[in-house]
Amino acid sequence: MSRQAVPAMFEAESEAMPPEQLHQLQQHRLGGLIDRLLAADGLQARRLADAGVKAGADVQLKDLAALPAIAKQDLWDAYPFGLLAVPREEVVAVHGSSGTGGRPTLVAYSRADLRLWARMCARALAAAGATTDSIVHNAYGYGLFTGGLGIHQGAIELGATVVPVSGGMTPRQVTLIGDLRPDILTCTPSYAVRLGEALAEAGVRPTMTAGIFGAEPWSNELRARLNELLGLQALDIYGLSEIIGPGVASECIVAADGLHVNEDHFLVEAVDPVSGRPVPDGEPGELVFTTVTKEALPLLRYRTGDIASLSRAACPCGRTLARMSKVAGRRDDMLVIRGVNVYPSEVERVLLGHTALAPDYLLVVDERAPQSRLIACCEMGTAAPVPDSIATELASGLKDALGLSVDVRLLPPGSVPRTEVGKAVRVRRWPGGEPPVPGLG
Ligand code: DLL
Repeated sequence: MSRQAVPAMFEAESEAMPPEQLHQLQQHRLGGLIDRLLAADGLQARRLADAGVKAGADVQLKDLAALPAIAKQDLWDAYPFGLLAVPREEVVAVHGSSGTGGRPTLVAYSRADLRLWARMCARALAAAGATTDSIVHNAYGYGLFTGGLGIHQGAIELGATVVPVSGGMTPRQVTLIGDLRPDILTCTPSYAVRLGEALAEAGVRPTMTAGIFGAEPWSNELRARLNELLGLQALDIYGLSEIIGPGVASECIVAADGLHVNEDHFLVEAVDPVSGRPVPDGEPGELVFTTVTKEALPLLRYRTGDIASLSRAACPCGRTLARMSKVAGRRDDMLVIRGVNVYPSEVERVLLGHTALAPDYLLVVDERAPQSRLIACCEMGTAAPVPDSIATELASGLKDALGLSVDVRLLPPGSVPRTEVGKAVRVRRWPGGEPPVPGLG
């Protein structure tokens, strides 16, 4: 199939809006949100009243950072429907995430919210080069998780053909890819690795030109691996149930360098995770989103816990929307090993930079002694023999890059557990007893 160099945007009038016009639109919509929250008279209205805000007209966009924030704990406290800004009967769907510790976060959508979500996902698909001709192999899980149904509705909104295969049952996915020849693959990056391995084992040549991978942190080194393994351009998509699901921000195939935030609907800030004060563009901070157009569960300044930086540099694709960097990780996923703070994705960068290794790995926090240590379980690739010296090389690479001593173990192909359904588990704790990976000893 022939492709334009710069694929058409789904909503060019919004995605490439002149910055001044975007600013005015955001100001107008923020005022409207404040009025709706005040009218709903719930937790967020009380916090606004405490901050002295009586009407949307009182609030300037430039003062956003001074407005009260909301956090996951507030959603849990209000579970299941305590934060609704519309009557319960206007809710047409709920979604959520299982979250860490099995505590569900439940979110609600009105009919208009579902339409908005479909449009945001259609933007992401179009940014990856999808058109009405496209076949989208959607291997995000369907159900309460927003990945499957979000992308599904986006593909339909765009007018592409969606294959709602969901996660798991990999042999069936391989057959469908061989038979239907999709040009777009959507799934988690860890499942994309699994699929790539399975396609290679089955001798099925992948047909995809772009992959839209998200829902978990992944590095540019994994991007390079996926590009090669699947013969496509791997792109990042970010989102969270609380804000809408996938489609909050996504990369374009033109630059594949940072995710365009749909800031005509989701205002974005990056703040210091401890002080809550804004950090300058280019510096990592905690992402904070404000949903200015959502109806059922509008959130003012939602603290995501996700760490990334923002950039307002021009993009060759023509979108004027701000870009966020890849997410380093969640604030609470940061490992502290002997006083060194490290995100699993930073370790991934070093490990997967070594092309002799397979793109599968697991980090084990060995907590059997009072001073915990990090064991990186890597798999040898199948292409060429892997010299034992690689373990020493990687350990010194990790020491240089992160200042952390890591015990690197090279394991035979297939030793690290694969993720078939749901988000990848990249870190396992080992408090004692059997090791999380056989043979660690
Ligand atoms: O993971 C929504 C989604 C589905 C995004 C499919 C992209 C693709 P939740 O289950 O609520 O929603 O989890 C949200 O996942 O706060 C981040 O910590 C993490 N996350 C999502 N996308 C990315 C990404 C979906 N591209 C949480 N990179 C968020 C890193 C991501 N982390």
